[in-house]
This record gives sequence, C-alpha cells and structure tokens, in this order.
Amino acid sequence: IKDFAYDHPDRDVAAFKRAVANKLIYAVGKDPVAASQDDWLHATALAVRDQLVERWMATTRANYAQDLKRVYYLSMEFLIGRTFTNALLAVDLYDTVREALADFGVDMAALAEREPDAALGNGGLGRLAACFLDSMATLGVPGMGYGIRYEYGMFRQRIVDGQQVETPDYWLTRGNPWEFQRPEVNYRVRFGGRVQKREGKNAPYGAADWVDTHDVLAVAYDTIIPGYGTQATNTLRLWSARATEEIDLSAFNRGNYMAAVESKNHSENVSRVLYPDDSTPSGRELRLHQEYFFCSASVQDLLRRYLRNHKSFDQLADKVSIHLNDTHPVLAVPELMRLLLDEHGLAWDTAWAHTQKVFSYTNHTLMHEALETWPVEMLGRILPRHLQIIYDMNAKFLAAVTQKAGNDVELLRRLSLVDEAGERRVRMAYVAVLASHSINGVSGLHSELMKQSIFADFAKIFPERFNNKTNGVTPRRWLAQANPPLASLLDQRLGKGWRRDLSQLEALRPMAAQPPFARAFRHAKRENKLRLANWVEQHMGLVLDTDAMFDVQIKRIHEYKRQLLNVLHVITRYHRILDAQAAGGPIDIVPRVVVFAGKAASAYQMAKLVIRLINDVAHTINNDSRVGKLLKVVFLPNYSVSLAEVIMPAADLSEQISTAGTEASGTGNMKFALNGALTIGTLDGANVEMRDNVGAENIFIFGNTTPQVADIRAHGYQPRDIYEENAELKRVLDAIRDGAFSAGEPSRYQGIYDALVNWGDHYLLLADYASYVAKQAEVDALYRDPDAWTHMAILNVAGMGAFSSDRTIAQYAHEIWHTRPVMLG
Ligand code: DL6
Repeated sequence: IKDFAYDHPDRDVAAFKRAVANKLIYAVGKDPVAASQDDWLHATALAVRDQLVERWMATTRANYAQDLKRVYYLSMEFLIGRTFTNALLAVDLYDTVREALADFGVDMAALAEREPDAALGNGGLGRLAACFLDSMATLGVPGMGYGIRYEYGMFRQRIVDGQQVETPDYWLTRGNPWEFQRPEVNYRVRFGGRVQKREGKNAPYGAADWVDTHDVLAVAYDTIIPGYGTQATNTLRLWSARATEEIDLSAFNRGNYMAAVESKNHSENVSRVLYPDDSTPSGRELRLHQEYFFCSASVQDLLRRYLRNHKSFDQLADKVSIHLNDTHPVLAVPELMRLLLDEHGLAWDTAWAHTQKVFSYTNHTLMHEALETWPVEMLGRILPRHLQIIYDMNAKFLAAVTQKAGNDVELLRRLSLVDEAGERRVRMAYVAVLASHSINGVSGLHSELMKQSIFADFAKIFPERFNNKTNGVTPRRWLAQANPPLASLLDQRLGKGWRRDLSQLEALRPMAAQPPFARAFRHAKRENKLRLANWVEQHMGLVLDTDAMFDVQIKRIHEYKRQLLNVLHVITRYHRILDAQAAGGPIDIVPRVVVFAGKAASAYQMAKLVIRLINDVAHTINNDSRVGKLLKVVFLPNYSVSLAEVIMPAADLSEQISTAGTEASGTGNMKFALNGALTIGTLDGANVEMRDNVGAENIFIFGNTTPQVADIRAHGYQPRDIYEENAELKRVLDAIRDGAFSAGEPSRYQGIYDALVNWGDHYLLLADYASYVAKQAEVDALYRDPDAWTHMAILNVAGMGAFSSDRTIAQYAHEIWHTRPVMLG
C-alpha cells in the first residue's frame, strides 16, 4: 500500500496544508478565497479521513489473513456525537491541523463547533455502543458495529415558554464527510408475503419458502472507527433503505406523480427517523420494520463475509460472535435460523447449535414497560416465516423443560416465548435469553436483580449463561477530548499513558494531599466552569457565578431518574433563602447553580411536565431579587453528546439519584467522577461499584436501598403520611400544587402533586426526601472547605480507573466473545 500512499503529511504542517487545500479545491470544489467555514470543515475532515484509510485497509487485510474471529455488535443506536476532534486525537494530528488551519486564517476550534452531532441514539445504551466501538478498535478486537443510518437523528429540543418542543434533527444537511457509501454492498430485505412448506424427500425438517414478499434494499454506509494509539481500526456499517424499484413509470406517465413515488417513499421510510414515536400503531409497525431491516442486512452481510473464507458452517462459532445490544436486534436470531435452514439447507438441530454458540445478549433495563414484546398478529403479518421459527424454538424448548421438570403448566406459561395473557405477544427478551450462550447485565447490582426478577426462571435453568459486565466510558472522549485543562495536567504528572490504561489514575492518590497539585486541579475545574458559564451566557443570556457550586443532573428525563426529587430540593433551598431573608439575619447558604438538561420522549407527558416545572421554577427563582447569586436554576436545551462534553468537566456535584433498583448502571455517573465531580447518589446501578472504588467516605450516598424499597412497597407505602409529617416537604409540595411557579395557571402541576401525594409516589421520592436533603447539607458543608473538597474530588478521579470501557470490552472479549486481537506488522 505504501506505493499508493498519497502525500503523507504525518506531523508536517506544510504537507497538511497542501492536503487540505487539495481537498477544498478538488473534492469540495471551492476556491479558498470563497470557502465558507463548512467548506473548510469538510475539506479538513476529508484530509484527516485519508489518514485513517491506510490503517483501515491494513487492519481489514490482517483480519482476513489471520482469519480472526469477529464480533458483530448489533445496535439500533450509536450515539457517536462529533467525529472531527476524536479523529484528530486518534491519529495524533491535533496540533498539526490546528497550525495548518491557522496558517489559512481558519480557527480550528470554531470549525469543530460546526460539526453536527451524529445523534443516532436516545441515551445510555446508544452512547455505550459508541464507547464500545472506540474501545474495541483501541484494543484491536476485530469488530464491526451494525446499525441504521437514520436520516433524522434524535429530535432537536427547543424550550418554548418553558416547554419542550421537538423539531427534526436532519444531521446530513451538509453531507457527512466521514462515511463511505457502498452502493455495491446491498441486500434485499423481505417483508410480508406467506410461507410455503417445503415438501419432498430432500427437504430438510423445518425448511420453508417465503414468497410474495414486499422487498426493500439495504445499502451500506461505512465509517472508520480509529483505535487510539494503535494502527488498528474498525468499521461501523450503517444500513440505509432504498426502494427496489425507483419509480412507477406507468403511473408517472399517466401524470399521477404522487402514486409514482409512493411505493419508493414507503420503502425508504424504514431508515428515515430514529425511534419513531411508538405511541401509535403505525409507529410501532415502522419500528418493527426497522429492527428486522437492519438485522436481516447485517446477518446476510456477516454470513457472506464468513463464506468468503469458509466452505461449511462448521467453524461459524469460531469465527463469528453476534452481540445483541438489548432486545432491538433480537430478530437476528430467527433471521440466522431462517438463512441456515431455508437458504443453506442445514438441519434444525445443527442450525440451532450454531445459533446458540454465536449469539450473546446484554440487557439494559429491568423496567417492565421497556421490555419489548411484539403482538403475534403483527409479527405474523410482517414476518410470517420468523414467527414460525420462533414458534418452533418455543415448542422445542418447552418440550425439553417438560421432560425435565414435568408438566408444570404455571412454569411453562412463565417461560413461554409467547405471552398468552391478553393479546398474544412474543417476548423478545426471552428469545434473546434462549438463543444466547451469554446474558449479561451492566452493573453488579443490575445483573443480580436481572437473575432474581425478569429472568428468574431462566437463571435457574441456565445459570451458567448469566454474568455481569459493568459498563465503562472511553477516556479518550470523556477526558482527553472533553476536558483539555485536566487532561494536560494529568499528562504533566502521569504522562499520557492513562488514555489507554486508565488504571494509571491510581497514581493520583498521593498527589491529592499535595497543595500545588490540588491548586492546579482546582484551576482546571475553574476553567471548565468558565467555559460552561460562557456557553450559558451566549446561548441563554444568563450570567452564572463560577464561585457557586455547579450542581448538575443531565440525562434523559424519566420518573425513575427522579429529576423531580432534585426540584423538591431546589425549592427547599429557595424557601430557606426566603426565610433567612425575612428573618433579616445573615444568609448562611452555599451558593449553587443547579443545572438540568435532558430530553423527554415525545409521547411521555409526565416527563414533559417535569421539564416545564423545572423551567417554571428556574424562571421564578432566577427573577427573584431576594435570591440573588445564592441560587440559580438552568435548563440547558437540546442535550447532546457535544453539550455533555462541555457540561461534565464543569460540574462540582453529580446528581445520580434514581430510586434504588431502577437504573441499570448509568454511565454519566462515571463521566462526572472522571472529570472531578463529587457524586450525590443512591445505591443504584454502578453507583454501588463507584462507592467501592472511591471509598464510601468520598461519595455522598443517601436514600433507601433496593431491599428497603421492596420492603416499603410490600408494606403498603403511604406517601401522604410523609407529606403530613414533614413540614418543609409539605410546604414545597403545596407551593407546586398551588401555582407558586405557575401563577398564570395555578393548577398546572396538580398532576405532579397528586402523583406524589395521592397516587402512590411510585418511585418513592417522598420516602427519600429527608435523607436527600440531609445529605445535601453535608455536601454544602464540604464545599465551604475548598481544600477538603478538592482532595475528595482528586480521589474520585483516582478511583475511576475501573470504569474505562477498555476494561469492559476486555472482559467481553475474554469472557463472552473469546476473540484474539488483530496483529499489525
Ligand atoms: O447500559 C447502558 C445504559 C445504562 O447505563 C442505563 O442505566 C440504562 O438506563 C440504559 N438503558 C437504555 C435503554 N434504552 N432502551 N431501550 O438506554 O442503558
């Protein structure tokens, strides 16, 4: 490849200038004197991408030559965010490119800000997938992400009159310089039709023909995923839907233009939007189409790749691992079975044995309402062959259970892949569990609860399949890229190695007690707080006091995450300030800026009401002259990966306050602590392991534990009693109910009051309120002592080594996928 390597700029500024100028003129087609910022960004991205291509080809060739086992990570979501800075850091060209652009009079930081986020995900699960891709490439795990190239990513959130308004996120307006379209890599994905049993003495058991289908083409788009500090790269392959027929020419010729493109539009809608609103039946059907669309294309693609080097399927499980990121890709299971049975003529038992060895599955939620099930009627109409295969899997499984455990009808009903209560539905999580050799949760607590609750019966039958893989985050994006001031301080003191080996942060422990280091650490935090304050002033016109504690809760808005509990505390502080003012005495309260950000699902009315309440409370408090600098509340609109990169490093306090037993892991909790925030949190998800790693004395834990939550519920929880008994809480709730924050419409928040006081307070906010408020007082006390605060913050950073996604991926690779890293010359 060296012979063909184009003018290799390395770290040579002049050469890189030539490369960018060439791209600008010959690829973007712009004269440098007339080029816009976006043109420069595009040209620079193309020049940087060239640097990745050689590595990419070398890795691909090595993977084939070494015939390595590959991991296919199937995920409906990859919440990648921006690529530009990440790629520059990966190829170590950050300074070179900055200088080259500066010579053209172009400010690289301003360019980087113009790149749209690839918001191809909703939240935790999608962002985890992006961190995992980064770690797989960095560790040389031969892998590939498969997903959907949504044209419209996660909606843009605007706050209008305090309320969330959703607008489309068309992230591809200016094209995407990072992707390679592969029109030649396309697969036919079939829907509908009917199944014909295959007859004749040569027809293997279970094989069938699926006919009269309506087909859509899946076309590949590839993005290079660079590893850090290695030549190894991986690929993210995203599928885009194309119609099999361009337009209906006869309809067009008759002048019926709408009809001419109707079928094309219908087909191509499949990859149009991330997570269409599934509150309507047509939204749900579209989602099922999406799920099958990307599963089918991906399984066809990986089988084609396998069959390039192998003549039979005997080695399939030695060469292929398919990982299911939650249940959204579970249709890959019956799809693999269908292809092996119907297209490749394998016998059922052989096909099933391969399938079970190939698949593994990660569960990300215990919430009953989030566990996917599909109506049998819908599956049978859209994927009739797959429904048959699922029925066959179920029949064989239940027969085996009966043989072992006898005809225990109750047990069989519980284990069945089909829920027969009410409308018959296929339980996709059960299909995943039955078909996978490994089933993992994402934190120690969650993995235990998973075995005790949703998969209790399966865990008894297949105990060896269940395991834990605690989540992690990539230090490249969440420290090196997001927090340059802290990263450069760490580089000075520890060297640069922490980027690939986060356990090196341990060496910070002794430094926590060294005043010069503590001062430098505090200085880095201050810079980050200033950066966020500037952002808020520029975008929202609000001036923040950077001496105040930045108290931050940023994540999806959900009742179980309890943003509302945070609001109860904010109003409590507000009341205390007003009382102290009224009493005329000195006000002895630690100033805080309370920051919220997050999107609510468009159909989730309660979450939207919480956003409105936060904004109403912010409006009232921020405009109350009695409060001044003592309390400010900000809701930052349109939470995204790139906004998180600005917020996380600026936080003093990280709010991780879900009801114990509800948050599977959390990864924001890790990002905050890695950036030197202290955590106030419940013993939920990965908070438990964070406490173990940083030491219980260095984290603010409050609230009922998981067994206590269960106990409270079992004994008939009475939130109204708590409300009546706690005067401060009662005053807060009454203020919300009586319109103190919604004067124009006093009853606006009656529903929130009722949910907490009268309708059972499902997530136990009132049960945890007193403990939360008391713990917040401890937080205040520590903040008054900056040295002690900084000491603890440094110890938190030092304790985050275990929460690198490199550690997580190394565990997946060794314990689940059994892959070897690629060797590059
Ligand atoms: O495992 C990644 C992440 C966890 O850290 C969060 O605790 C969990 O809520 C989140 N789950 C999802 C579920 N999305 N869906 N479906 O994002 O996964």
